Amino acid sequence: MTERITARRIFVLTGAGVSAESGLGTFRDRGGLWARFDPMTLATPEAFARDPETVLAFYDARRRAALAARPNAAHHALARAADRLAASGGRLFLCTQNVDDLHERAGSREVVHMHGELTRVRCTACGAGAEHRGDLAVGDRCAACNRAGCLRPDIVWFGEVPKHLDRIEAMLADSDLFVAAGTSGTVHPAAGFVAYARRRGIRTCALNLEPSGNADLFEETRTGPASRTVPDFFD
Ligand code: BV8
Repeated sequence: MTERITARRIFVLTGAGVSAESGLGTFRDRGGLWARFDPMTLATPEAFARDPETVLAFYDARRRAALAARPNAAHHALARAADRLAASGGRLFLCTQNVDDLHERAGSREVVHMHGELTRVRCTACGAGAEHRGDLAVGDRCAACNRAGCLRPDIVWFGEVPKHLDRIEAMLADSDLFVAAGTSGTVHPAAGFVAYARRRGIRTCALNLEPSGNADLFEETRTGPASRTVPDFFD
């Protein structure tokens, strides 16, 4: 049993399973997004260059679904845990693979989106980023440089470098507990965080509906829906 209450510097990695009970699709479950769509035709820069309308329509649909969804008990429990730890001199670093804003809407004050965010766009001409909560059309203009046709979702696609990796590594190295919640442990480099933690003697725990692809690397695994396992672990 991981003595969660003794951990002072917790690193939490969340994946699509944490948003599943809010009605947002996962990727690799039966009926998941990648079971219905080929990610290589939708979530790569090559796919966007080849067929921007289809890729933008895919992300418009996911953005609308994410904005219509509501945080669940897992999101709220993580926000409470971070506030409780901060009040007692500890910290909870929340790194998510998810591109929805449910952690923020549950009250998490700092969320590191290593795969980007549905509610942000980036200009491929001037590099400016901006919040964008509506649909995105091919001809939309960049508010910073006023060029048309240069905006893309601020999402990290396959083959692209995830965001904030230096900060993520530094925070993981300085943690005394690594918790992965709702992730299949399939996508790198996030899937490798548990091995990094084990090499440094950092305690590890997985909270997942079913054993993840890298479950054998975790000292402890608790199975069940995140809306139950996450509050049970952190409250
Ligand atoms: C990179 C944005 C170089 C798009 C995404 C090493 C080995 C093998 C492959 C690679 C490797 N290194 C790189 C690669 C290639 C690739 C990769 O990992 N491919 C895999 C598929 C084999 N990685 C990359 O291309 C990455 N880039 O490596 O650049 C580099 C790296 C570092 C430094 C310099 C250079 C970029 C990866 C990011 C791609 N973008 N998303 C979008 O969202 O549309 S990935 C996509 O998968 C999503 O972001 C998602 O978040 C992410 C991970 O998936 P999960 O969140 O885990 O979701 P999944 O459905 O898989 O699992 C859900 C889990 O929840 C399941 O286990 C299920 O049981 C559970 N669950 C379900 N319901 C519940 C639940 N749990 C609890 N409660 C429930 N109710």
